[in-house]
Amino acid sequence: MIRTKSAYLALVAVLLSPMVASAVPISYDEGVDGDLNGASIGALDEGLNTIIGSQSGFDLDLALLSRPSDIEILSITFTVTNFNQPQAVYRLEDIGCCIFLELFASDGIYSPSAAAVTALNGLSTFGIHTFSNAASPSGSYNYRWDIQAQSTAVPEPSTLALFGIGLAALGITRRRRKV
Ligand SMILES: [Ca+2]
Repeated sequence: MIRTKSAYLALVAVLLSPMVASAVPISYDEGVDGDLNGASIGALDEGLNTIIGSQSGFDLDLALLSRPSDIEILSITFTVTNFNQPQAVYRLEDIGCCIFLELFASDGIYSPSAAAVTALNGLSTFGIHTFSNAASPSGSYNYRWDIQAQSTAVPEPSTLALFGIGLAALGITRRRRKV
């Protein structure tokens, strides 16, 4: 019986394996991976996607991200450290159209509204933008985006059907043994 059970569990593991996504969230560090200049830096994946950057003087940091249709953004935070300039801005945008904008002038953790997150979940590509909000910007700060996402992919019907057949077969086997 133990042998049958372990064999069944192994079968279940094989059947379930295609459902487990190999998540590779974005991990971008401007200091290592290059200046954020408006180019695409990749596709969101389930888990914690992070983008780290810094601002110095008149610096426009824009990163374009893509969102696969089966990836849903759960939350976004924007963390600022070592803030040392008059005022700055972070912005979420639909390429040319502002979805969310917040001014800040101190270290802190900032969170875009739930409505902004919902809006991003309707887009396949969007931009995250940080820049100074002064006529003559000076100074600097460091920042980090944390974008938590999950997969909404559902199991393939064929996989579910196989799983159901496996369960039915096990039930029949058990019933026969009892007789
Ligand atoms: Ca920068």
